[in-house]
Amino acid sequence: MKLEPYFEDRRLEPIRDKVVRGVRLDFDDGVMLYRTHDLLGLGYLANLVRERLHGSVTYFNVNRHINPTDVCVASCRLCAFGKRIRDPRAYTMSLEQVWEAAGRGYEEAATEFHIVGGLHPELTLDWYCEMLRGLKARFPEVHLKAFTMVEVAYLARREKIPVREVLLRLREAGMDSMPGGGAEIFSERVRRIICDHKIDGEEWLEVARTAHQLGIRSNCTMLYGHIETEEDRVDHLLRLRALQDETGGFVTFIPLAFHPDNTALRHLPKTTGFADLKNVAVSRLLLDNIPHIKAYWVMMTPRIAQVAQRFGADDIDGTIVEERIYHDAGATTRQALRRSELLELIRKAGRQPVERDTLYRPVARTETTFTVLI
Ligand code: V47
Repeated sequence: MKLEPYFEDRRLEPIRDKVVRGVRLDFDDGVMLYRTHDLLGLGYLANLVRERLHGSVTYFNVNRHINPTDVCVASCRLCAFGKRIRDPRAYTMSLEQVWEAAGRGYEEAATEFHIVGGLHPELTLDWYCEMLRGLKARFPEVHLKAFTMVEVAYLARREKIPVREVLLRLREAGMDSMPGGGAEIFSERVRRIICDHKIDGEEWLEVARTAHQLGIRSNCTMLYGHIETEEDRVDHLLRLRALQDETGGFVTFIPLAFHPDNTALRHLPKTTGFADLKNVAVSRLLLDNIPHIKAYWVMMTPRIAQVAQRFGADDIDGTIVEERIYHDAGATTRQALRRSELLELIRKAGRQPVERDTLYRPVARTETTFTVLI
């Protein structure tokens, strides 16, 4: 006998029918999913889709974050990382320091460097290209996932050249793909309050479109848990979904919980575990064309990221080694997890760990080296 799940919230039943038949969910379905308190019903549906796509596999990678500078002209209210250039706490690494930092913690042989920083008013495109070339020369086998859409748009403005040109130059210097940050929430009303000096949502999507048209894959994100409404979140997800229909360039979606400490929005409450799991599940259900949903352990804690593997997520991110953006904003999680700890977390959730490279090709390892399979 097959047991049918019991939905505490009966409004989930028509959505269950759509999910079972593979019918795309619409705006109203998304808002309903955000409004329900039936987290188990919602998680059941998201897990159904997750297992249809990835079976019992949970992906992770061995990566290292590098933030070359925290100097930023944008002064977003949401951010505790960016500093003004004259701020005595601000830092900017030299090229040698970037290359040296990349090698620290390398004993686990990272397959990816995740490189993002502030919008520095003096660092040039040439400087960033040299940084990439130096990394490729020293770590030729490591994938460089670098620069958000926001950083690329800023470089284009500063250098007075088209975004396409910036992307081509960065790729030529060694950029392999792009991370998903800076998307925040596309609603203009909300952006005016949380990140008023940043490019708008349409520009973010346009930079992503250009990157994808050039064959550069990227991730995408959504920042939730500040002043946005459920409608703003659904609108954001559907705009990402529409671009993905067009380009197919997004690899992974990462829902990012707002951390208020040390930001201009520090009066706002932190998100809850309930909200974090709900965002994972709703994004899995709405983003039917984005292959992976990442539960970023630094942001949601390893404990919640582990549970999220049963609520729609199929990825938990990586070893990271050094993290600044969330820790400047009050994150109390560790800076790094070892490969063995990630394996343990995944196995104890009853999932099968698969180490991946940035583009989700499986990685085989000896003690200190790795091979990307296929
Ligand atoms: O762009 C900044 C957000 C992003 C805060 O692509 C904040 O694989 C919460 O994009 N509270 C950086 N969020 C992180 C990011 C990311 C992380 C992991 C993996 C990938 C990937 C991308 O964090 C920023 C911004 O959207 N952010 N400040 C804050 N106070």
